[in-house]
Amino acid sequence: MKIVVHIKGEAEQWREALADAFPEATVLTSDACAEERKNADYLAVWKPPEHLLREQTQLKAMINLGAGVDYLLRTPGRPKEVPIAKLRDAGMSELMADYVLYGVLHFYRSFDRYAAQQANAQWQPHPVEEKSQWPVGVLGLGAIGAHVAETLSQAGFPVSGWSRSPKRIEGVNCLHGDDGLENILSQAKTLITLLPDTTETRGIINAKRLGQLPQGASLINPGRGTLVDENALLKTLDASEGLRGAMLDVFPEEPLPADNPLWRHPKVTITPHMSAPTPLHDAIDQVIAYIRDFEAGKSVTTVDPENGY
Ligand code: OXD
Repeated sequence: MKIVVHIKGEAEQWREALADAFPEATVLTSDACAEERKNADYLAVWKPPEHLLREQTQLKAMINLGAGVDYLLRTPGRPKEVPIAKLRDAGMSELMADYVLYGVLHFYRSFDRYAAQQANAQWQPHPVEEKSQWPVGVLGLGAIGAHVAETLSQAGFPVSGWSRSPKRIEGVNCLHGDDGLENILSQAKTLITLLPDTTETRGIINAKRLGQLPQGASLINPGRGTLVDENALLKTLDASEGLRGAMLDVFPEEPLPADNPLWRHPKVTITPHMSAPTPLHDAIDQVIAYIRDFEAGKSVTTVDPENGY
């Protein structure tokens, strides 16, 4: 069996862990020469280069070393018939829940206002509303979104969640369909976008939907940059009755170019796609389990390229 690993900055750690788990296998990083890399049985990859996919002839499966498969699905040269398994949670949901809870509290407890006040040496406490008066909307209830929604609900916020198909999550008002989305948008004081990047979700947070949010609402996007129409967001942030602020971790182009106006917008907090880095140990265990299951001919939950997740 041959496994080739591609993940920037971590490939050697992955190679060692997979070589320990499969002593009979040849495990290489994508830095190996082309002759050695070809004829792999499995690719374990995050943002692989096109040539790595094109040069394979006998792949049994690819394992995406992240939760979002958008990048892999749109890489030219992807062999369409090869199944893709992806990391499902693998410790990311806890990290994501921390990030989002921090973001919600940032607005709920007025840390955004205090940062602006500090710049002017202004001492001005703001009243704290009841949490019950701070509805939060979570768009996307996959493994990560569901955990985020539960965490916010346990923290005392009224949480509504939205997904493509109906879901049930303890303590979360789960909605779906166009009506469900409108309902969430009309109430959310903080909206969190955790949808995958698909043809249906691209630009879902557009001018119309931003306009449906209550005046002074806030947006947290740790999902995918393509979910939010950036020009519409900038306009809503600049409008006197528009959004109060946005916390953004993902962008259509990453790294976010230095001349992008979001960097310098006073109502925007930017983080560099760090909300939920894959914890190595959990992820390695999951990839080992996938390869064992594929090898044993067991049924494996794979990605549906049509749905994009
Ligand atoms: C992921 C990511 O999809 O980190 O896992 O963006």
